[in-house]
Amino acid sequence: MFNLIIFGPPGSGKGTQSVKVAEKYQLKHISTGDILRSEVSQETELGLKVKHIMTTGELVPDELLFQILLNVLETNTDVKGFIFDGFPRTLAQAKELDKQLEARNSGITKVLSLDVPDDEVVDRLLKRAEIQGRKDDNRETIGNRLNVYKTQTTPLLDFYKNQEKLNKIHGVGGIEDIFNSICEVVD
Ligand code: B4P
Repeated sequence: MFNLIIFGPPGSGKGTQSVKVAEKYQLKHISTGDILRSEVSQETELGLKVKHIMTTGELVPDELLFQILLNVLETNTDVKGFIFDGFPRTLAQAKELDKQLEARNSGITKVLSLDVPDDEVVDRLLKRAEIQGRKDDNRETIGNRLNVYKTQTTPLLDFYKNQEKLNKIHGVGGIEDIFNSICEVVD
């Protein structure tokens, strides 16, 4: 299996690029943000638990993400590989992902980290707020999401660097240009 992780601060274009990568390389796109938002909008038990956490921009507890991961792996057994978008976000999630993939004789092939400065991501997310009205796209929550990313998620960069899987991608510019940089790494 060919498994990618796409990594980056909120608004770095993970979702945008993942859709394109999934299509080109025929990978299953897994966005934990999309999965969680769908649970919230359907008002499932899980959705009700995470609604407030997501609105404030904090991370959903690891145990709930582990359940989601197991469900994803058990229901997608005949795929060529995955592109994980917004997952893992903590060291515990990264270790669990390695463990579960290893148990299936698989592993992470490459990690793509989109580099975008703070002022650019804030601009993008405020723009998206006007179009889509996502509850967590407001100035206060965006600030907290960036903080959470820096404190809880960036340590993963070293984790994957040590595994020699980390590839940094310049994430500012046209969507196609950024996609081409990603393809160079993947190819
Ligand atoms: P996510 O849905 O993953 O949200 P995000 O990190 O804010 O990124 P998003 O995908 O929306 O933005 P993107 O970078 O694609 O998570 C939301 C919440 O769910 C979290 O805060 C957390 O509470 C919870 N959660 C999710 N996963 C979790 C996990 N593993 N553990 C714990 N909690 C979890 O940026 C897209 C925007 O940028 C778009 O508006 C797009 O049009 C624009 N854009 C993209 N490329 C561009 C470019 N080149 N130039 C200009 N604009 C561009």
